[in-house]
Amino acid sequence: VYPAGDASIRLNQIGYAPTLPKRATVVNTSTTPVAWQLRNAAGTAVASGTTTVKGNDAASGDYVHTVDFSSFTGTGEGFRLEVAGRSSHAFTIANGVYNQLAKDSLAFFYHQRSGIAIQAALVGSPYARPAGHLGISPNRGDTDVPCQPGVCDYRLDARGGWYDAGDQGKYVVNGGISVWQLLDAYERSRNVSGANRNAFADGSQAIPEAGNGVSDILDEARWEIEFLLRMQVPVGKPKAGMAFHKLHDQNWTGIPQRPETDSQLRELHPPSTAATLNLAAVAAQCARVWKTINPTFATTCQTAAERAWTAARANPAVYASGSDSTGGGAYGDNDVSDEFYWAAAELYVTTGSSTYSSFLASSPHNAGASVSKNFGWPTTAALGDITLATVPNGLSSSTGATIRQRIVTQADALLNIINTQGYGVPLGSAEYWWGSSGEVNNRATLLALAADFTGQTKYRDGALSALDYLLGRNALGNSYVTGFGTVYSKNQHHRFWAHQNDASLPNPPAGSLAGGPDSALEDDIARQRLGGCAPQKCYIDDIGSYSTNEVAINWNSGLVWLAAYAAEKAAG
Ligand code: 9MR
Repeated sequence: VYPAGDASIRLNQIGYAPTLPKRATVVNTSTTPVAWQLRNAAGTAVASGTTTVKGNDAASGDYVHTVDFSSFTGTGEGFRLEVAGRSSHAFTIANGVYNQLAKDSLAFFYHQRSGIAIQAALVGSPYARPAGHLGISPNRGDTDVPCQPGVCDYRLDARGGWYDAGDQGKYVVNGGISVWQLLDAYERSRNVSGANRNAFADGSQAIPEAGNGVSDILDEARWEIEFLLRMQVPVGKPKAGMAFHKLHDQNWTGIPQRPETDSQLRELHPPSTAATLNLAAVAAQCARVWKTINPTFATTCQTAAERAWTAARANPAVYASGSDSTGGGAYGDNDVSDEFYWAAAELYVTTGSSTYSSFLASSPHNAGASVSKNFGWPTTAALGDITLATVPNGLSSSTGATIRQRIVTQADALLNIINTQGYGVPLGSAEYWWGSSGEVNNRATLLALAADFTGQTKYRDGALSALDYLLGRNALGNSYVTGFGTVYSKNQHHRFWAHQNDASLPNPPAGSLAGGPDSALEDDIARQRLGGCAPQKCYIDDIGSYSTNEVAINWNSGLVWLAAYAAEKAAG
């Protein structure tokens, strides 16, 4: 409804909450501060001040100033920030400013479901499609899937779950972290007081299970958990209790490719210790979350978790190859000490058994070590820490305090990074790698938790600064979330939301997060179009650029967590 503003003023394009920080970055070559005004929709100046000269920003190559208009606590729509005679995009200031983002980032998962029709009544007709991969021709999966030759001599019903990303593979390690982040957001929401305590209540989302009496975020997570459980090697088979690493097409399909018309053979790839431990961790988390909601399902999860743990201990070094990437992603990982730590933490919190606390104490990731600021699908020790630090358990209070403190220590390092960046992002200029948007989310989670543990608002503000970056306060002035802001990504790499290549198909739905800048230029479009880019500018909204512009469940799950956090804080 509002015309676009000047691209030199980069801010959170959806807007800010009245009582939270409001910061922007402006490209301006002046070496001295310049004046700014905040104008309401009627054009009246409601706040003013001068910029802070930040200077050369290595990540972007831009010469920038920052603007802090936090002191304005009014509300409304159609605000614009004016600097040096230029006026920004219009934005909102309101307590509910992030509510729709939390909702739509979670809706992404329903859209990604395999093995179920996506209903027009729930998502609108452009996004509706028949069920994919239920063994109905021309599909050849996923109800009766063979292994790759030599891997097993039986077939598995591995229907359901979510498609990973723009491809239609299903990978246990990436499903694991994604489910965990949704369930962690749920567990956290139970401890929140005030308006957002029931942010994910039953009936809050447009999903088939709405109205069943169970929180919708749990319903969504369960769709994937049921798939993960199906990936466990059956009793009586070799490597029983382990999990197959992944299931995907024999060869890469092109774009577009509707799920229900995929004719490739689908195959199970060998079990791995990493996948087995992801199953153990998430199934243990499932067992405690559903304990009173659905005791039968909780027991199923706990049994699977314990079987997986035992199988991983018996097969501790079965690694998925990093080069197994024909027809699907590799998700290879040769260090599973962190997956062991995470699984032991989840099992300990759920069962209280000393088997797991002893294991934790002797792990290289034990309370005496530091926690990595990079957590993600290959790096999961922080997930164990977060659970140990936030869910009541039997560890001594001093061990709990040590674990919380190391998250705070890492949050301090992230604040230092934010303060050196022209755009307030918790990424150093050498840290724009594949899935950088997901990295930003996950680092923001550590900051948010440090705020919870210490009560210090500087950490909360760091987490919100990360969200500002994703929503437009960045060197490209682009919101990486479809449908949010004035200028946003809409041609993400996806086989069904492939409007750029086929006008009969839709663009990605609102709430889809693009992977973001990747300075390694890992696809042909990026290499052809982005040569010489400053790290934060190594991004292109083109469907062919899978290394900068794909969507993925593990990136959107982090966005759900962060958006829910921001919505909670914005509610006041
Ligand atoms: O997110 C993954 C990233 O960390 C890796 O560097 C990259 C290359 O191996 O793969 C990413 O995951 C992709 C997966 O392999 C296949 N489905 C799409 C995923 C997102 O691009």
